[in-house]
Amino acid sequence: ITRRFYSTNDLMGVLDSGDSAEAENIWTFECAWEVVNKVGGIYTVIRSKTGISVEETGNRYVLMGPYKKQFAQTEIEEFEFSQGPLYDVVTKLRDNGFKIHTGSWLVDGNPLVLLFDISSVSYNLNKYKQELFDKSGIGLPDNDTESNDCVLFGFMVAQFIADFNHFANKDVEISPKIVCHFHEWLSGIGLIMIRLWNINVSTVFTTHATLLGRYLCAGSIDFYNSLDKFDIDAEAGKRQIYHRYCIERAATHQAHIFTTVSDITGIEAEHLLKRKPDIITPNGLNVKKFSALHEFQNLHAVNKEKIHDFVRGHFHGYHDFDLDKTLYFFIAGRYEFSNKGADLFIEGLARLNHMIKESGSDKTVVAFLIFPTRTNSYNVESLRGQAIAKSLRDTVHVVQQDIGKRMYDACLSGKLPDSEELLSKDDLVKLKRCVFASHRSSLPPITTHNVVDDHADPVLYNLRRCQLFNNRSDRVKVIFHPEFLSSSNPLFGLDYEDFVRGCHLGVFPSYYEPWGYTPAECTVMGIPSVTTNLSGFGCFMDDHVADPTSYGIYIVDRRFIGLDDSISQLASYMHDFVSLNRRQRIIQRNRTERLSDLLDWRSLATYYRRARMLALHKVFPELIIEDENGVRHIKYPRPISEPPSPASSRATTPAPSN
Ligand code: G6P
Ligand code: 1S3
Repeated sequence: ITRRFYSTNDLMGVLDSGDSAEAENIWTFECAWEVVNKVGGIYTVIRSKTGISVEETGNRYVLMGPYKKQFAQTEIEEFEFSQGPLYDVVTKLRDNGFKIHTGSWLVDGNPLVLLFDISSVSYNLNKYKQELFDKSGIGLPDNDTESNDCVLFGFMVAQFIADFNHFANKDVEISPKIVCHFHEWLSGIGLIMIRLWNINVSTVFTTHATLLGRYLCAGSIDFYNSLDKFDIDAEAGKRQIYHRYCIERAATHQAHIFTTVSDITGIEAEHLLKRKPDIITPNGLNVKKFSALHEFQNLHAVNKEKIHDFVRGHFHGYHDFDLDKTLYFFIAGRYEFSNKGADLFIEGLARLNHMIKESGSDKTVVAFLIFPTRTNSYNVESLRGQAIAKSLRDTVHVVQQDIGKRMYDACLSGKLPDSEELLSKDDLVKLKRCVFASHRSSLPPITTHNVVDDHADPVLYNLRRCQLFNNRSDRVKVIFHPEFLSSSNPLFGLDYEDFVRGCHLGVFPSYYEPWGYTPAECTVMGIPSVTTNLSGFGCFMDDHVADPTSYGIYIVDRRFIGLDDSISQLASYMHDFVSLNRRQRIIQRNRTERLSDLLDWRSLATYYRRARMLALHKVFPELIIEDENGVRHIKYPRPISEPPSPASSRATTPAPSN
């Protein structure tokens, strides 16, 4: 494995541990709008990292987020902090009218959490905005509720940190070293105010995407080749996000240490935010290993059976393909049609359809597109299909029992059953009724729901344009499911994770993807996936794995070749995958799963640690010591922990790429 850093070579970071953080009186605060507030990817980053963060920083690790009742009620255990600086600050701020919920988050590691109820200070909004403008020149319009909320949140957080710094310094032998890590522009005001008020704490700012990047990519712009040519202020102004952009840029520049989630977003930040990241902090996952390798393979088989059940119903009357030779592909995510590469996927499927037909293969691909959009519930055809399949299943079950009983009775009486008599006329009638009911006059639908904007919906429009209609002759069938999956779903009855496990290939040919959790999640579940060299994940794998394709990570080139060539490459990757036999697929899944160590926070938390250390070093240089060889270390008493088992040691990961 190769590890690349931006400027940490002079600092040989040593792991901070819960004990040493206490001994050195080091406090870590991590702040994001998505703490105990499930919105998207940043929630996954923070939530999956809590176990390792608490392990490293002990009870001196505190998360800060906005109070959202619906999540807080189920996800946190509220309690009051006992005596100490946290208690002192909470008490003081509550006396001043702040509503703060305190307790621990019911996730791995059980971290302490502070949730700020921004409505309790909303009467201060204009005062805060004025101060922000006076001190930084950033003016916010009245009508942007999201920005207003982040001002309220930011001032509450900054006030908390300012007071905490004061109380934590009172009557202590070892003065505290406080590091505050902020994520994304929505938490940026907190960082900006801490710096404007000159609070003596270290700050880290991480962007998970840039505001402008996301907007610019959504248009038809050759984004990566134009990065150095954009008139940034004008572009932000045109999209009415100039004030948000200012918050993002100010936080980026005010932070002692600036990080992004991938190299590709680092380059983007360098151009659009005008600061090169000090270090890249890739996203990890909380990888739960099965004790036996075959367990995850079994899960694939079990969940695939459930997808089979759905497919039987959906394609009733047209179900003349062999499920044993059917492969399930899927794409899923936030509905950003071209950013997430759904355009490429659909074009690629059309070509794949042609290629399979041409090759005369007996395989069928069923491709699922899972993007939430506005719908008026499930469509009748989809529900009817499942009802018909269920009724057929129930009838066959009854007939099966009848036949079994007759067979048993015949054998008991010492005769071999007469095959003519086994199926009674009555049974035959029941079966005929089911078969006739399953006849349909229309093709199996390409979507499971009534999509509100049916005619303008980009997925439906492009499926129709590419003539992917689920005809009998099609070797690629498509199903658009415009809602995230859950186990209460009447069609699938599967959670997203189980659905992924049951599929064969995740296809994520993104154009704009700072990191990309979807292929990473596939990898840790041992499901091969397609990604691109424009996604953080794809670049990371390309950097760290010698031959990603052989590990079931197919990286489509969307950077150095034209669109048409990228589509051809995607189609041929998918076709190669279709050509594998079952044994080869099983072997490939085992290989894919082996990469999960690379994506485990146990490996990747090191970058967050380094970011914190670099930030601490800037404010508390006394933490740096030099050894007899002149090598500079952060002064932490405990050495880096050994990995908990050989399974998570880095030696088991693939060979280095260079
Ligand atoms: C897993 C199971 C096997 C099953 C296989 C199907 O490996 O352990 O029992 O045969 O999945 O693989 P496929 O790629 O055909 O879905
Ligand atoms: C962002 O969420 P998104 O899907 O809008 O942050 C995620 C977490 O860092 C990242 O995985 C994703 O690529 C970004 O785009």
